[in-house]
Amino acid sequence: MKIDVVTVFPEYLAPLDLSLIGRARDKGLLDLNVHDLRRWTHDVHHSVDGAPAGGGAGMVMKPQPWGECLDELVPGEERPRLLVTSPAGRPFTQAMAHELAAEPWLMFACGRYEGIDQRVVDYAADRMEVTEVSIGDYVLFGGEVAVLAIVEAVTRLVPGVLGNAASLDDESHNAGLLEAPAYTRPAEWRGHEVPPVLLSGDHGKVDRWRREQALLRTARARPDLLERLDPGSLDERDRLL
Ligand code: 6GU
Repeated sequence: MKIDVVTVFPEYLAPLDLSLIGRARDKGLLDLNVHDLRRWTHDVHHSVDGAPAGGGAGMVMKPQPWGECLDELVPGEERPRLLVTSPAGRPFTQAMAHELAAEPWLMFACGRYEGIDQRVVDYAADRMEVTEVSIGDYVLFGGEVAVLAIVEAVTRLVPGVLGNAASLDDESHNAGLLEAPAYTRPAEWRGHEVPPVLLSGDHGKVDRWRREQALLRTARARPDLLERLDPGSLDERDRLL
């Protein structure tokens, strides 16, 4: 998978060199490049923003550097899926992560200030699939942290990136629910015990216990998820809870 990230703060994306994402890049599974938007400015101040049309607080990213950036990074017939970060975007979810993991080429445009001139989005949308995306209902200074989150969620779904594919299997098994709590040794720690069922060796019982915990946790922390659950994914024993 090819990923391009365009930002005015390339250093903010340094964590993409680390850990599992860094290893996926080393393994050649991921061709990830971070670009400084100021490369496509021509004035001495490398300015990327201007006052909002119509007035108001803050600054808006001007279209010229973005236009030239797209011209250079997307020169041919092949088109990326363009993701423009914005608190006004579509909510990023695990379902969208799966959708994006199937794309051969993703390009992220990190919005800063009060956002990017909307004509950049409209212009790009005539040439490629464009999605404005948000990672939640709160406001960040810019899209860089959102891109870190999205790239991590997407790339771990790319075949070969995650060492143990079984952990992905476990997740889809629990689709739409929060995970059951996890424990490791020792069996007792500071007066707190590992639930005995997890030490019983009975895999059927363990699965059933985890399923119940997942349902209880979801009911307590995220009742909205339970309401959106496909009723077909609940069995008779789930319904008795
Ligand atoms: Cl994608 N960008 C900004 N600036 N703030 C956000 C966001 C994105 N998602 C949630 N808040």
